[in-house]
Amino acid sequence: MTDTALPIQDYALLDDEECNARIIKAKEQLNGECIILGHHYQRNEVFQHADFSGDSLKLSRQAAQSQAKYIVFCGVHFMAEVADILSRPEQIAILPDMAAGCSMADMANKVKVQQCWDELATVLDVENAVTPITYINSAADLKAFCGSHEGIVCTSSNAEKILNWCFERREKVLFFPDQHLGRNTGVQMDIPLQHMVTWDFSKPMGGLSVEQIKQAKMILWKGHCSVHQAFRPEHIDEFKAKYPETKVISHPEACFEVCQKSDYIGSTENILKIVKEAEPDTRWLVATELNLVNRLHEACKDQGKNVHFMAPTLSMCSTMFRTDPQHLAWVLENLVAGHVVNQVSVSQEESALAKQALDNMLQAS
Ligand code: CIZ
Ligand code: SF4
Repeated sequence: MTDTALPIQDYALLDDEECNARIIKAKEQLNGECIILGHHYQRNEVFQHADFSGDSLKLSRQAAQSQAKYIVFCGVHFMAEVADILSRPEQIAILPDMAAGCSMADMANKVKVQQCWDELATVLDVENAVTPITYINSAADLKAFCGSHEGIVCTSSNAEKILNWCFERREKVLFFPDQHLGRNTGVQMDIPLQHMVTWDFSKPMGGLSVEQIKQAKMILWKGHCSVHQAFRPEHIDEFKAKYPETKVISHPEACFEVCQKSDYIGSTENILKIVKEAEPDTRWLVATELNLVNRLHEACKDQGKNVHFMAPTLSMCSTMFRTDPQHLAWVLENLVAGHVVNQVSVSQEESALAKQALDNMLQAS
């Protein structure tokens, strides 16, 4: 045990190979006290060290079931928060780089959502007419907001089931922060586009008329993912002009026009499953994060499958990319030295409310 935590500055200039060796050694020394979770969007240099890989929900469930004292989440901040909320009180969630946020999650915040709720209350009996539903890509205080209004969380794997749960209870939903997941799922459920309105949080009353709000079934927060908005319908047209046999699969965070032109729409887990289980010698155009697509291509190429990234310019999620081998080595060696650095901890009160919304989801899906 060292007296003080080892500083990150000592790691910044280490090369990846050295970090790699130090990560492996630290894991051995921690001897099962720590599990490393790797989200599908992590780069290979980090992903290779994960004990479990998956989407945010699968990983948090894994964390809660494990006996490990330390949960090192190689992903982004909201994921480590969910791990903290769903794990036992004595378990500690760690995010290797605290700057690993999610630009989509940042598009909604508690003050703006509360303002929206209050404005809706001027035209609707909001507590009886509207269920708030937050995509898991959101801060813990927004999950707590949902928990305190009999609302719920959803992921891209279960959005349809969760929306059905909502509509069994109340006539409308307020869906945040991702308009695209909301709209694409609503369309799959045959909800007409005119019954889905977009709440522009920079305008009074979301930029909507009283009539539009009264008629809406889904009120969609005007947020998006900067990575998934790079995919455009013309990318599909151009690719298919060259390779007409291509199957297209898109994440529901991609825009409506892209999802409409796709053969399949799926969460990260579903994209992996569909492409891996597809016939050999098939060609796939995939609209989701680059690291996942590259790994999927490597995993499937022996079956003669070709898996391509949809956008012409290669872009990865820059915040997922923040977790590098240097930060991973730093947090692990600190644990070996008896120091917890970068713990993500949600306050008890917020955690209890957020857990209600997460539990609603777990029961409903
Ligand atoms: O929930 C997740 O892990 C995310 C961000 C996407 C997905 O589709 O799995
Ligand atoms: Fe957030 Fe988009 Fe990155 Fe996912 S890909 S973590 S939604 S910014």
